[in-house]
Amino acid sequence: MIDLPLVARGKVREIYDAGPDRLLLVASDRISAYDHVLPTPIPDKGRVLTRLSVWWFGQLAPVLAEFGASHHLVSATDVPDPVAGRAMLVRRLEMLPVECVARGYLSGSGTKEYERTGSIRDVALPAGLVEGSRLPSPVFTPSTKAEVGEHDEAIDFAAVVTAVGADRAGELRELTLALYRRGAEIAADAGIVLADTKFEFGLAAGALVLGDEVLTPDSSRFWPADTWSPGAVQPSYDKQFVRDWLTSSGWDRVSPPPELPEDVVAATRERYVTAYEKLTGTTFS
Ligand code: Q0Q
Repeated sequence: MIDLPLVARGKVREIYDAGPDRLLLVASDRISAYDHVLPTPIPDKGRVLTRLSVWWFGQLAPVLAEFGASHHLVSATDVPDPVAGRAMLVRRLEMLPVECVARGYLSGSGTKEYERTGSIRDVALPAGLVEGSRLPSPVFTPSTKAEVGEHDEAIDFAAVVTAVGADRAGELRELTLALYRRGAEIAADAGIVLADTKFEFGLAAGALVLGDEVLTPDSSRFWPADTWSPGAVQPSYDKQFVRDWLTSSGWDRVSPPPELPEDVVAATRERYVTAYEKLTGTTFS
């Protein structure tokens, strides 16, 4: 398919070696749910999410510039034909070993830790919050990539300092929160709650560079704003039809997941296209 050396394979993405200072980040049509990659692809998912990252890089460039930072995108068109539209040619970075998570809302692993300790690691939160609660202000809750197993592990800010130094740690927190705020503002105008997101940064010539995919439904929690109601797991903007069907199918969430019916595939594709069109104000076609 691609005549380049494979560098890394994620659940739904691959990275290829595209030369001394270049990598090719390829998004597949695969979809993951309940920590399993499903056997049925969602047509155009890779293209929609790539187009979304490319659009966000443009929207966030001014925020990055304020911090003397930049992003890694070189081209989304200068890519091999077999992956046209769902690949990004990017600058090769020295990736920092920190998953930079910003949360505007309490959800998922954050809720579990909050219920146990009243905080997320060293980030204290007010009492009385529930699943889906909006936080008084967005918080930086970094994690490290889990070596084995599925979930990243939340770490303290002190661990970020140990990993990258105090100045860089402070820069990562402030930049992560500034990027999240801008993204959440744009998403809110599109009727989408950006509950949380994960950024990955690297270094090039000593300066911070935003890498990876950006503010996609795979790197973030997108909720429909009109159904937001704290106190329960919020419906996912893009994955709810898949989750509901898998639950109704009787799948045990351990054995290999079943194929999705075509109506669920079509409805899920439509959610990705709609999210793109509402966020960017342009048609996907
Ligand atoms: C890099 N990843 C993520 C990943 C598996 C993506 C390495 N510009 C870069 C990037 C990026 N983006 C990376 N390394 C150097 N320079 C990103 C975690 C892993 C599939 C897709 N891994």
